[in-house]
Amino acid sequence: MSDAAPPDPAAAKRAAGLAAAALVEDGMRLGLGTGSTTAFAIEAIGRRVRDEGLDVAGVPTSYDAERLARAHGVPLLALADLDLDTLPTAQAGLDLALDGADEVSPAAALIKGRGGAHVREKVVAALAARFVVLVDPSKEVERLGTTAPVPVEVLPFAEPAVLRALRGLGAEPALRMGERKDGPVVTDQGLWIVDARFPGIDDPAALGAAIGSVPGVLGHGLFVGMATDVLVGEAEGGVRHR
Ligand code: ABF
Repeated sequence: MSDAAPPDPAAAKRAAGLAAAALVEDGMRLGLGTGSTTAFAIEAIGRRVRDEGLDVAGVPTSYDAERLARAHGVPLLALADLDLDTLPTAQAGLDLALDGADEVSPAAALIKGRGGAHVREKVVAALAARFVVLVDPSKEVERLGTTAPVPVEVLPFAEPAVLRALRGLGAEPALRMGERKDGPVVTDQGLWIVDARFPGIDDPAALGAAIGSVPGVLGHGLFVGMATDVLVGEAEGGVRHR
């Protein structure tokens, strides 16, 4: 039996976060993701703002990301500050969005939303010229659905109908409950989350389109064809760039 210590996910997440922060350039408009890996990036960007006078601002994808950015001195932007109505539709509103993921496939399709922020995360990622995903190696899977359910944000009124539709798509769906199990988790939008566990997902784009068309669904955590880069942090401090 080996007595080597198990890989440290925090060290791997930190390595990915620091590598992401190093991609940020002066003047960039950023998307600031949610979760513990991106938190390392936000903290490091804050250090660069303080130490190098880096001039950036970011749109937070959740109240958590907003609070973290404030705490580390990263200036904030709202979507309304991007002047999207004056930009050509082909021009990105953000230079670089940074965010974590729950699973990454070999083709860089993602499951996101364990933190419940996937709807805002998708809005922000879709506005970015470059969407960089930060993970530790435990998030890499051969097939989506292997370890994580697909989070689906639903209108509370529609929850029973959405559960039934998700069963029809082959899922075992469950309403996400709060830690004390005394009520559902409520998102930043005031809605609920259903976690839909699939026995492996062969066509994430088709499944995403099917889930997205169920009435009462605000959005889901399948991100297909969106990630431009994946940074996989390693416990020893290295980073693989996919
Ligand atoms: C957000 O936070 C997600 O969409 C994903 O669910 C989660 C990843 O968290 P962590 O980086 O803490 O593993 O990025």
